[in-house]
This record gives sequence, C-alpha cells and structure tokens, in this order.
Amino acid sequence: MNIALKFPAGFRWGAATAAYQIEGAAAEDGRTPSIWDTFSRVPGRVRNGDTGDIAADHYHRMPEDVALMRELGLTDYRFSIGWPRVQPTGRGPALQKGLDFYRRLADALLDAGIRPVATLYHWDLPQELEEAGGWPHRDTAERFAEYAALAADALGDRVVTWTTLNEPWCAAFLGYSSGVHAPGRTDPAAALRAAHHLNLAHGRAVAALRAALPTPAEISLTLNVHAVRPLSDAPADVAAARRIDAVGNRIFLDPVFHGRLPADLIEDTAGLTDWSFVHDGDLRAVSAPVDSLGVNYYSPTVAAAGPPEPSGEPSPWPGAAGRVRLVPAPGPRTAMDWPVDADGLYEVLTRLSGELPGTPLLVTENGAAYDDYADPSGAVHDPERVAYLDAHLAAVHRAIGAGADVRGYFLWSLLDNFEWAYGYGRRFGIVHVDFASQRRTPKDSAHWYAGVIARGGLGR
Ligand code: GBH
Repeated sequence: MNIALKFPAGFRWGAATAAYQIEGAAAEDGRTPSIWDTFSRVPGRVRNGDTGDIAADHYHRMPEDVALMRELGLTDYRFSIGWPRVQPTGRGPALQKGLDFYRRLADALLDAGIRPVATLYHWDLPQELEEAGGWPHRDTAERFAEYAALAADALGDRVVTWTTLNEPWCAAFLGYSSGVHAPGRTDPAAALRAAHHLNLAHGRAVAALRAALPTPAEISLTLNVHAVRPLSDAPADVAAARRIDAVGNRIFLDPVFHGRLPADLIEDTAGLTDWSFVHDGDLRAVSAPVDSLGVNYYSPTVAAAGPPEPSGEPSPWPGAAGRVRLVPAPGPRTAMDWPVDADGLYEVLTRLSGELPGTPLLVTENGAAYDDYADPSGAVHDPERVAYLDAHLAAVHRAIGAGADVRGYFLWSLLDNFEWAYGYGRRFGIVHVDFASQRRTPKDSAHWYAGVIARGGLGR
C-alpha cells in the first residue's frame, strides 16, 4: 500500500485503558472500594446494574493482554494505577501486593519493548476519601500528592511517562455537578471547588513526582479539551461558546499553564462562588511545569445562546447552565450518539500548539463505540471504527503538518471494557472481549492498527 500520510520517526503508537474499566478483582489483595464501586451499586446509576467487579479480568490476564499489545506492535501503553489498590482507603502506607501488580505489568511491557505510560487518577477515588469530603474538600489534594510519591517510589524506575490526572473536567463536573458519574453529587458550587482541588492535586503531585523520580522522567496531565464552536457568528452564540470554553477548558489550562484563573470564569460563576477556596500560593503550585499535555478527544461541542432544552437533568456546566444551549453537531453518530467529526481534533491540536508553544502534545485518548459483529469464522468486524480511527489519525497528521508538536497517539481502547454509566453495553475496544468467557478476539480495527503502526502511517 502507498503510505500517503507518513508520521514522524519516533511517533508513539499507543492504546489506552483505565484500572476500574478493565482490571476486575475488585476485592482482591487488599483493594478497598472506590467511589465507582459504590456508585455502580446504586440502582439506576449504571445501565443494567453493571459494576467493575470482574470487568475484563485484566488483573488475572495481564500477561495475555501484554502479548496482544506486542502483536499489535504498540510502542506505548497507557494504563492507570488504581489508587485503592495501592493505598487502601487513600491514606497511610502502600499496599505491596497492589504495587507488585503494576511492577509486573511495567516489567512485562518493557520486556515486550513497550513504554509504560501511567496515569495516577482515572476516577477511582478511594471511597473513604469521598466520605471525608471528596474532591470539594481541600485535603484530598494533599492525599493525592502523598499517593503520587508512593507510586513514584515503587514504579519510578520503570514507568516512562507519568500522567497525574485523567480528565479532571469529568471528575469535577460529571461527578459533582451533573452527577452522572461517581460520586453522583449535583452541587455546582461543590463541583467548582472540586475543579480547583483537582488542579491543586495535579500541581502538588508534579512536585512530589519531580522529587521522587530519576531524571529524565516525563510528567504530564490529560485533559478532555472540548472542541467548542459557536453555532453561528452571532455575538450571543459566540458568547455561549466562550462560557463553555471557560468552564470546560480554561478552568484547567489557565491555572496549569499560566498560573491564573480566567477572569471571565470568575464573573460567570459569581452567583455560585467567590473562589475563596483558592489560597495564596495555590496557583503557583498548580502551575509547576509539565513536560507534555495529553489531550482526549471524541467529538466536538456546538454552543448556542440559551436557554437549554428543558431536560430536567442537572447541568455539568456551572456558569453556563441556563444561558447556553448545546446543539448536536450534524452528521453520523457513534453508538454513544456522539457525532463523528475529525476536524474537531485538528482544531484542538492546532489551538493548543498555538497557545502553548514548547509544550509537546500527546493524543492520550481517541476512539469510538460501535456494535461490532462476528462472522461464522469468528472474525469480528467493525468497519465504522476503522473509518473513525483512520479519519482522526489523518486529522492528527494534518495538525502535525500545520506545525503542532504531536508526539504520539493512544487509541481508546485496547479492550472492550466497563464504559462507566453505560456499563458493558458500549464497546470501545479494538479487541473484542466476551465477558462471559473472557475470551479476547482482535477486531478488524486491531489488524488495521497493527498495519498502520508497521508502516508508520496511513495508506490513501
Ligand atoms: C473518556 O471520557 C474516558 O477517559 C474513558 O475512561 C472513557 O471510557 C472514554 O472517554 C469513552 O467514554 O457535552 O456534556 O455531553 C470521555 C468523556 C465524553 C466527556 C463526551 C465529554 C461530552 C460532554 N467525554 N462528553 S457533554
């Protein structure tokens, strides 16, 4: 095949997962419950009553899964460390058995020639810390820094890239404002406090990691940067998009990269909070330098002047709620009903490269849920996923051509897994998992991705 879109030498070809979504073994080796163990047991919160108790049983099948990654030719694998697996209840000494699992995982990856990329927080807050106040409570940030230090001490000689947080927007606003994610609270003011304490947790963890890690270590943060567009050029639509950008993007980007809070966000949220929970010195701690920024992208967000359609659901957008109507982008949809729009990924990458010169970018998640189907031979076909991934990788290539310093791409996800509030009913994997037998079958998209990696680019 002609390689029309060749990626730079050294481009990192990865896949991503998260602890609670794949590991299972929820009560094994001393692990204690996280907010997702609790939330998934509340009737009505997760479809079909699904939980991560068993998930893809990766805790027991890790060697088989690393062998699959090697066959794919991955250069990098992004996983998350389960906080309640390595520091039960979120306080006190490390649990050796939990750390041993991640040591074995990192060793298996290194043996397979795959770089371990570890995320410290992919939403599994120890339940006891939620009971002490959760992310709206300042002490949670200090607990997180302690956990980061303990993980770095145990795994610092093996992990190549450290990511502090995955998508703090989801943790704060889906967890504490709309309540569709754990812990399921619906308090917009508390969600704003949570956002600040997640920023603080990130900054304190960067300091703890720098102190504990051998050099060179890459320290990063992953944001779901919203590709927000106004519905039209009308000033009211542009203002609506600005509000979403403030509480969706700049609430994290400005403190982390510029050590400041967006002035418009403070104005937009004036009826909810006076931000007095931001103490002197916090923004300096939050803006400790990082080595790269991870970007997760799935679909764009189109904003128009409000009010929203009355859905009865609490909003995840404090300061925009009631004034902004999110309009479904046109075109095809995935099984999540999310629009397929690869231009949004290009927009996000070129925006960030313009705003953050000198900060390398990694696409740490991108992918799609589709219903796949097996033919009589057992092969699993997922043509829409191949098309989605191909179009989005082409957008990454185009962004690099426009000058964006994108160093790698991690597709979401290696395996079908526990898709949070959707349970096992939505499949993002390039490897099919039969959750009854735990049998893994690489889908067409896995074979396709292996070819892309082997050729270093996309055919056209
Ligand atoms: C990621 O979250 C997660 O990191 C990963 O664990 C998960 O499995 C994967 O995506 C697939 O869901 O305009 O309010 O509707 C992505 C979460 C989904 C958050 C789309 C923003 C639209 C926000 N994002 N969502 S809204």
